[in-house]
Amino acid sequence: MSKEDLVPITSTPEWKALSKHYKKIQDVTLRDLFAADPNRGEDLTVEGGDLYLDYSKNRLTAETMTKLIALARRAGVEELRDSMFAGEKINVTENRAVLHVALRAPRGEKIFVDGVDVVPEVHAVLDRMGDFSNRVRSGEWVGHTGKRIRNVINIGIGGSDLGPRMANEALRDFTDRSMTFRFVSNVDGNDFWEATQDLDPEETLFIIVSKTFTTLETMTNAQSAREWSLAKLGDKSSVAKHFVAVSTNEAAVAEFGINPDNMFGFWDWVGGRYSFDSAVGLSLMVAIGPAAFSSLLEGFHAIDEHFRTAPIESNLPMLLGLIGIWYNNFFGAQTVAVLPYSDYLADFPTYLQQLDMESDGKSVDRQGRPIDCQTGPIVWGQPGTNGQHAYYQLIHQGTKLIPCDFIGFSRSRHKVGDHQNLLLANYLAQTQALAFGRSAEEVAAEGVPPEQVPHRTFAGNHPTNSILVPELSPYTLGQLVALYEHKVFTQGAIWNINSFDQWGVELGKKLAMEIVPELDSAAEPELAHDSSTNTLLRRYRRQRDNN
Ligand code: G6Q
Repeated sequence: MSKEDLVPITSTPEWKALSKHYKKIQDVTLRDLFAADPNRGEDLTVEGGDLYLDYSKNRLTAETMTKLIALARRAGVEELRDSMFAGEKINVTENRAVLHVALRAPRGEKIFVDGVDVVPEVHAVLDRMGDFSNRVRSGEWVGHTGKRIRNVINIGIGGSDLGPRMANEALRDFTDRSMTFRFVSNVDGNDFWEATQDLDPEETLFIIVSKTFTTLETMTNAQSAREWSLAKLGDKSSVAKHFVAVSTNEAAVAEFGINPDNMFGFWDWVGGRYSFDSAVGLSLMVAIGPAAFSSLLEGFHAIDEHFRTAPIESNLPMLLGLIGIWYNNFFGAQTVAVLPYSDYLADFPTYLQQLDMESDGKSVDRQGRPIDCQTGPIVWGQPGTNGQHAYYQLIHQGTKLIPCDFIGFSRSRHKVGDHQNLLLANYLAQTQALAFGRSAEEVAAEGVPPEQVPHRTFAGNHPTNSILVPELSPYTLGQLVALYEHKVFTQGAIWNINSFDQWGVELGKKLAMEIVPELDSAAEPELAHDSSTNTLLRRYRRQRDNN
């Protein structure tokens, strides 16, 4: 580590220049900025792959961008990016490489970890997944009693659930509609019950996805799945036809009773939340087929290449990350809303929530020192236009600053009446209204009674990014996910945090296990928790047993 690295980013001249610049910008309005520069809406745009970002409706100028770019250079974002692509162990707390980009490297490309080219291993697993998916989809792979597999249930949680779940919904129109795909994650037994209650075990395949194969929720659901399946199929040998595993832990998979021949591996250099383009996406590959899955990987790769090679000035993920830094660290915004104008992307904000908040929700830097500025934002959202009839009110007229990413698609999957134009009219109108508002004079000029004018006035000046994509497909979904992966990377690099560990999750995995025996024990247990936990625990035991 050079001495340079040890300087907190907030002490650098680049950061201080931005703090000073913020004082100049904080009261400038988007109305002023657009009035001063008629080309703003054309100039403040950037393209990467099929993604077009218009960032003109942000409270910034060309000077702001120059200063943010200088900050990125000072923080060594490009160097860290290059280290990631070179397979260096940039996940310092777990001493691991971070190579989700290798999962979508084309055959023949070379990426080394500890001197071993990992690309052939990646493609070997993809080939096995392709073969398996084709057999299930074609009906060649049958269940224990010879019936065709009609239902696939993915059992996993967190990184082993959110990606395939989101993508299955996003690409529903590309899935084999003769099959049913479901996702069970919660240890709440109702999740498993609802997913299986109308299905026939003879036609149901479970894909148990767990990097560690020790996660409480997944192991509990997998056990229940085994019992549910065997209750009908009887014979233990049926497990081979109805259960496959995706994991890095072959011993635990074998102990569960799944033949390692039916296991698809991945590697410790793939973080859970960066994994759905690995074997973790097996259920998705069964749903959309190997060719569409390849197209998804090509989309990821297109943005990887853009991120790897474009200068910061035209690097879409880096610019999106820097704009986020501007609001997070200088305007003091706590949150970011991601608003996809596509119903297929209903789960996209939830997916991003994990990607961003688990990656950059940290308060010490890579050297373990407390960070003296704000780090990862609170990410949330829902598809437009639904949100417009609910929480957008607060974004328009509330007191909080909520920068938003609006994601729109120029072509709809299905032509239904005039819906697409109405959808996109809303996508466009909302960013316009947020940016420019409606002044008291404009409201009054419409003949609104004076006492109502303040209520109907919109201050505007609410910042938005508009991301416009030709259409939603496996290829563009891969691009969108890679965009946000690298955005999160950029921000983590600027804050000098390790975006690739998740000790908060690890803690949760341990804590509940200490309480389980106290809930299971027949006799009233001796409790040594705090008084709140002790009282709640006793009340729970009483209520549970009282029916
Ligand atoms: C993701 C996290 C976490 C993880 C789950 C499931 O980056 O590490 O969400 O994916 O806890 O872990 P397993 O795959 O090991 O069951």
